[in-house]
Amino acid sequence: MGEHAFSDSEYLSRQSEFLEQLPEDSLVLMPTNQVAYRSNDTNFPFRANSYMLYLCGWSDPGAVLMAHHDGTEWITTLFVQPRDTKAEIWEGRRVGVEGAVSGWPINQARSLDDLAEIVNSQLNSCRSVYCLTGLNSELDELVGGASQLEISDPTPILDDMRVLKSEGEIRIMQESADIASASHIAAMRASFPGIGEWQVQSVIEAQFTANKSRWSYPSIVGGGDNATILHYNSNDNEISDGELVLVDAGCEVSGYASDITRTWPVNGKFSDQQREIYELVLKAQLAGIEACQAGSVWLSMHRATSAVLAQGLIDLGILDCSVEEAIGDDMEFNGPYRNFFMHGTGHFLGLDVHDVGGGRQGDKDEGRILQPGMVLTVEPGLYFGSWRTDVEIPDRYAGIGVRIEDNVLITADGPVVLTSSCPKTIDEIEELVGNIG
Ligand SMILES: [Mn+2]
Repeated sequence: MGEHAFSDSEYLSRQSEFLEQLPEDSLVLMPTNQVAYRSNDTNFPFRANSYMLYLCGWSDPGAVLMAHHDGTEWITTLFVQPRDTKAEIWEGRRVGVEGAVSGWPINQARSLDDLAEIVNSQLNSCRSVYCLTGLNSELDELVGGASQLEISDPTPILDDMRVLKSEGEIRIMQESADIASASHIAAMRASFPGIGEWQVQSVIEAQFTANKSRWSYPSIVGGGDNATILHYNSNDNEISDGELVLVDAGCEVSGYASDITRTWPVNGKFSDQQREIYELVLKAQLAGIEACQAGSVWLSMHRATSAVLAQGLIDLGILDCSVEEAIGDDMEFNGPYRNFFMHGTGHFLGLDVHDVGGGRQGDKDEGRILQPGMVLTVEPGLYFGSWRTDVEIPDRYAGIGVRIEDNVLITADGPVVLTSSCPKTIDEIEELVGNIG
């Protein structure tokens, strides 16, 4: 059971902003996640659904938040696991129905044992249902049985709200960014030729745990060619003298993610080839951050990083064409530079590491207009996997993968880098790596 990340009034104002956009004859049903099994009777560590955390901060498994309008106002009801000493001896203490109603920003609480009876009676007196489906099979069956009702997805409304962070959310995200930043610094200091990827991972995640946090996604620690595999996370190879290591790791605080990538030479000295690629990615990343201006379209930052990377690939002799040809279509980015930069420039960040609110809705969309309060990542990269067979990899750069990722808050006065305490210039990195202080 978690502490409350926000004041009751912040949760209540989120609830009313959401509910006031719905017809009064509708029923809202927002379940959280269930416990997931890892092996036999061992569970994965539980993590609540982000919409549940957003609306009321309830962090225990299985709960359902319901809202209905009584003719005068919206009433929220939280269904929770009831107190049960025998179960609590094994699974941990429960807040229970009385604890939920007295301690959480909701109007009433009920036992999950009464879910079917109460939801069924509400379904009989409403005309439409806003339900988050796919998380709670009992709820899905109840709602599916009410075939006369129109079922709607509540997430577009909530996503529009979640994409704009409050001052309280930004404070928590800064804390999450600070912990992740300190973790990367610790991993740089601990690095040496021959270190295992798993050992770098353990330094990072020890910092998370020491700060009462945990990873927001499995840490990626790729040495040498492994840095060219975007979602590599087996982290089970040694990193040789002369190789770069790419670390993409972030933590969460009260559910809010940070997401940092840094790339450094394990021996503390960039080779000429590594330096050429690193400086190019860094130049692109700085251009991407500069493009994070309120009023710009989402795609601006990708256009900015793409222009720098394409020009750089030409200057280094890796591509032999114009910048326009290298990038390809201005919306689809299908030119040959994509062979070496094959992902997007960033994503929204929040309760989900790839947060809701989506950058672009398809190839023809320039994406949302950036607004103060949005938080996103800027993370261009270049990847020259020597193992690849789909494209010719220049010998000089074979085995190099570089990505640099920061977390950026949009403000009226320009971008604010929440992860600015994590070093990224070549001089700073060479000073830190292997420097156990
Ligand atoms: Mn990211």
